[in-house]
Amino acid sequence: MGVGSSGSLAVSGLSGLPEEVMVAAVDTDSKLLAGLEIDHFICVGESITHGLSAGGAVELGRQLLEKDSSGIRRKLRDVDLVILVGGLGGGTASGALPVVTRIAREAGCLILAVVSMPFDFEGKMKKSAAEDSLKRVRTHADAVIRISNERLLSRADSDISAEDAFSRSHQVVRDGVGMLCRLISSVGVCSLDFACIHTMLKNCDGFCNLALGRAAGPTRAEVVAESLLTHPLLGNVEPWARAQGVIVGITGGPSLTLREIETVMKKIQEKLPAEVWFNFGVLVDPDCGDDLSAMVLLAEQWKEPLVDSAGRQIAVRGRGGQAEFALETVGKGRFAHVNPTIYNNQDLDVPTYIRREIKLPR
Ligand SMILES: Nc1nc2c(ncn2[C@@H]2O[C@H](COP(=O)(O)OP(=O)(O)O)[C@@H](O)[C@H]2O)c(=O)[nH]1
Ligand SMILES: [Mg+2]
Repeated sequence: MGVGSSGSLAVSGLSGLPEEVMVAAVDTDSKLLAGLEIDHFICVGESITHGLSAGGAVELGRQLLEKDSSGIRRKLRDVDLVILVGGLGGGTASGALPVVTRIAREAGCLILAVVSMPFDFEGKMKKSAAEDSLKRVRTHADAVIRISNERLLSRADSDISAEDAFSRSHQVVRDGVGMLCRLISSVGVCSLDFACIHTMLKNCDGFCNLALGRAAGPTRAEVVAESLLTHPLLGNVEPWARAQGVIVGITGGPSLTLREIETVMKKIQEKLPAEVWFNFGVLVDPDCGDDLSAMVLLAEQWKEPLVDSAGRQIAVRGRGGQAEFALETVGKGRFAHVNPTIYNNQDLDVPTYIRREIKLPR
């Protein structure tokens, strides 16, 4: 489900998906939706903004969706896994995506959100709106894949056109989401089933990294492995060495050999710690021709303790220290306009331990 203009455009380019995958778009811009090649689309807030979009206003995007959510609720009924796609930084997706994520949670779906973060040149305001929205999305999503537009193009030529830059970001979303859908839904040589994705999304502790590779020709397996290991979205840090959960998906035509699968797997596994949770799927698809494609989902945090074959818990690096709580409500929420409860000159809305200056043990 694409949300907002960028999200809707990204999912409208998805093709060759199995029958059980529904592709839907949600936006406030009726003209944009009408131009998409998509069977399911929902224009929200039409009675208020007449289909003219949210004009970059995040709060408007949020409110339009809050007031007009029945179409989305209907679409999400009986859905097992929803992949929500949006470009954060504008008005509709930044405002509406957190609400759609919450609705998906209420509908009982497993939720993966794939969001793009704005380029630096788009300015600080868009960036902070995107960060704020991301926090809210995280509150309800099982996992979030962040596509940093800036990082994605960090190695691109400096004279890349704006159109190419945006379309590259859409292509990553399409390749990643498309491949994931095909790997889960098709009966592959070695399937990647729903239970496996469920484990990954439930345990990855909020964020997942995505890397993709595609190549043709005699050395395609080596080239694909190299593209995965050096993918710009995985940045300069060494997420491979810190990985605690990894899923690898490989797709190729009938010419795909066991040796090629082995080459990709081996090169990845050389980079991973021994005790990582690891799963993979292979899909042979005649439409791939000579192309070999691979996708990696990598989690650096794992919620459940990893256990070795004897049932002993494995010490997990980097688990100590502070974590960030993605709490949605900031301020007093619905009580913002309620008078304080004053009794004996004391504001009883202030927690007792603060009023009485009681020091809590650390
Ligand atoms: N990949 C891609 N990203 C876009 C495109 N247009 C906008 N974006 C990104 O998505 C963010 C939100 O833009 P948009 O989807 O138009 O806003 P919305 O419709 O109000 O949610 C922008 O800040 C950009 O970073 C596009 O054509 N392709
Ligand atoms: Mg828009």
